Order: sequence, then structure tokens, then C-alpha cells
Amino acid sequence: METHVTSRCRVIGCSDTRETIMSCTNGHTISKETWDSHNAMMLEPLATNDSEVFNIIKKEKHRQKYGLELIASENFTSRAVLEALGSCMNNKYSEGYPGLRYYGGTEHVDELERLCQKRALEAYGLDSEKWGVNVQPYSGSPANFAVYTAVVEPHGRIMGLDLPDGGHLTHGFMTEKKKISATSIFFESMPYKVNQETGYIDYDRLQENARLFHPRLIIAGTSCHSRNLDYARLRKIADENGAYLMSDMAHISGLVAAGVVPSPFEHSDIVSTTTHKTLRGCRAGVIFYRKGVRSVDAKGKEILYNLESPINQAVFPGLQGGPHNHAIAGVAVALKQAMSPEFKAYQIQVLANCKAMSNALVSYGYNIVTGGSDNHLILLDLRNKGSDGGRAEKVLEACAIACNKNTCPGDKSALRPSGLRFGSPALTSRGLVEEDFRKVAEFLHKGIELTVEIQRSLDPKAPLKEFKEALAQQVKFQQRVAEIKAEVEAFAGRFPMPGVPEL
Ligand code: DSN
Repeated sequence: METHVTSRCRVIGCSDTRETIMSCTNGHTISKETWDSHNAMMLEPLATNDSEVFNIIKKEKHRQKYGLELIASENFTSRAVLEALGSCMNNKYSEGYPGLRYYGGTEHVDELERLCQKRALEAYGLDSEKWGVNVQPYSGSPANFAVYTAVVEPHGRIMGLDLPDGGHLTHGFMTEKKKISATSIFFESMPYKVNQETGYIDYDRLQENARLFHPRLIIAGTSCHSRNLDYARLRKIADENGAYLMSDMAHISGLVAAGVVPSPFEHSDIVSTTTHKTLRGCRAGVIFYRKGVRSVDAKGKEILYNLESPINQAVFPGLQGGPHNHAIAGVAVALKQAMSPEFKAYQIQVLANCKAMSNALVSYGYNIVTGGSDNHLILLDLRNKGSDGGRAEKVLEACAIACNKNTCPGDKSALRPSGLRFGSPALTSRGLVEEDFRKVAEFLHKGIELTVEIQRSLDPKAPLKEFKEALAQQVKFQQRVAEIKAEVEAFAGRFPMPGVPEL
């Protein structure tokens, strides 16, 4: 609840300041001591002001520094980005767009947002006559929902890669029993799939189904797919149906900016992205949209895109309120870095590290879905080891290795996913190179071998709960975990962690 000191009603000239009543309103009084203390509180560092939160953050910092972050969507952002994020830009409301705001005092946030827009277009080599950009989405999910709101009518049709096949929740996920994502509640979604044998996207089947479903929008984007997308083919399928092609490049936007994987821009009408994955900024979202001529009809008349105004209006005032100006500041800094030669070197190393990790795991006898990777991630299929992602994830986590379980093509149940997803972006930001990633693969192998050993000690049908109990309670397994964890922490602790020094 807010306290407003609206008027000073009486001041007692008392020599004991604790007794001094400075203000009173609506029957509430404030002593001078409390007011002085309030002013001091506003200037106090976190460490002493809130040691409880400070200590939790310190523990998380320790986990990040001494653990191995292999979650493919995560990264370590730079000190400069975190400084912008933690700045006074957090304080400003500025509903609207540069030059057209609902509040005063927005001259500097206007300058910042325009700079961020300019950098976003430059980072992807886009002509401002042909492309516009909105940098206000709070993150990727709101960005995607804003696009659907703008260009697909309620209950209009959308096709995206199915979540269990490596797509994303917001691309329309639903099960036989339930519509899960709001995309499938407010729009009609039909998934496309990967080939269950090869793990590659089944474009033929998508084409066939699109001819029946007539989508208004097709989404080219993934959250667990290790191969480049065929944007030209997706464009062709969209054109056959008069559909928009929206690329959600969240996972690969840093790789695209560096020019080390194919760009979705040439073939897309709309491109959305988060800014904190391979792009290595703070958490936010961005939407790029085409401007100008969309097509020419049979009579030679130009049909123009109508995306700019619907998308901007869907973001604000349709779905969001005031933009997060501190996040826009962080994104602007990340985009400047994304245009540097150092960033290109980083992304080349991300790809090299991913290949090194993939090859090392293959040499230990593991199956990688699609047989390898064109990008920053791999999906390990544990079925040939008699194991699964849920159990291995738990053991690796206990050994200070963070990754996530994932369904593999052909999995019978999403409740027992067979795979583990690993990504190289975060550890590459800490300076690891191929040789280090081979060591990382060795740690993964040790953790998975331990997983298999624990499983063998149990009934083959033992539920995950029983597995977790054995892991946590059996001394011999805990000893092995402690040995691997000690090795992992000694290794990871050698590498610097980007960010602000203390937190
Ligand atoms: N949660 C992200 C991922 O892990 O891929 C997607 O939003």
C-alpha cells in the first residue's frame, strides 16, 4: 500500500528526535526519525538493505559460475547490458511510441527507443523502407501473441511446428485433451511435424495439410531443432495458401545477426525474436514487419503490406501497457555488440563448440537426433542407452550440470521424454572452446552412465519418484554424484562469468 505525505500538520520542537512528529495525515503520523530512515533506505545497497534477497542472488551467482549451463535458450549477458537494465530507465512510464506518448518527460526514452529500432534494423541488414520494427514486446511469447492478434482474426488458422517435435508453446500447442497455449484457445492451430525416422521437418506433409487447412499464418521457428530451416520452401507453402510467413528466430537470432546461419528475413513477412538467447541481451522481445509492396495482382496493381499499424497497435494499446524502457536500453546495447567483429567470432565459436560436443558424444556411443547440428544445439536420444531425459536431467543437475529433458521424434509419451537438449551459447560466452566442450561431453557421459547404473539397480518399471529417492538416499550413488560434482565445479570455476562483478 502506498503512503502519501500530503501535508505537514504539526511539528513539535522536542529535543528527542524520536519523539518528533513531522507529518500527519488521515490520522497517521510520521516521526522525523522514520522519515530520515526512509531516505536512507532508498540509498542503501542491496547487501544490507535486503540480505535475504542478496543471499539468494549470491547463491544463484555461485550456481551459474561453478556449474555448467547447457540450456540451449540461456546465455550470460554482458556487464554493459546489465548496467543498462539496472538503470533509471526502469522508472519511466511512456505508453505510446516515440514522438507520440501519453506522458511527459519522454524525450530521452524517445531517443533510446529510436536508437534501439535503428540498431535492430542495422543488425539484420534491413532497409528501413522495406522493414519496420517494434522493440516494445516484453518477451517472445507476448511478441508472438501480438503478431497473431494483428494479422489473424479470432479463430483464424495458424500452423506451427508441434511442441513435441521441437516447436514452441506459443506456436499453437494443444493435446488431444486440452488446448494448452492461448494460441490454440483464441486461434485454431494445426501442427506440422518432423519425420519420425530422420528428425528433419516433413515439408511435404506440411504442404499437403496446409492445402486442406488454409492457414492465415505459417510459423517458421523452433525451440529444439538442430537443423537450418528451409525458408524458401516455407515461403512457397505460405504463398500457395495466401498465408503470411512469420519466422520466430528466437533461438537463432544471434547466429542470424552474425551471418553464420541462413537468415529468415529474405522469405518472411514478419520475424519475431526474444533478445536473451543467442542474441545475448536482456529478456525482451522484438517484432520485425514488412512495409511496402506485398504483391502485384493480375491487373498489375500493387497490393501493399498492412502490417505496421496492426502490429504496433496490437503491442500497445492492444496487449501491453508501458514499455519496459530499461529492457529497451539493454536490447539497444546488445544490438550494438551484435554488430561487432567480436560477436561474429563468438557465434562462429558457438557453432564450433556445438559440433565438438556433438562429435564427442557420438564417440561415446550416443545418438544425436538428425545425426548432428547446423546450429547451437543438439538433441541427444537416450533410448539406445535404455535411459530417458527425465532421469538423466536429475542426475546431471545433482552434478552441477543444467540442461533439460526433451521429447524425441517417435516418443510414445510426452510424460517420459527420451532426450536431453544441450546448447553451447552460454558456456561459449564464458570463453570455453572446442577442447573444453570435449571435457563437458566427458562430464555428461559420466552423469548419464551413473543414471543408467541407478536405473539398473531398480525395477525396470520403477517410476521417476523411486529413481529420485535412490539418487538422493543411496550412499554409493551420492558418493559418485559428489565426485562428479567436485570435478565439474573445479572445471567450471576456472572460467570467468560475464556480468556485474558482485551479483
Ligand atoms: N523456454 C525457451 C526454450 O527453452 O527454448 C523458449 O521460450
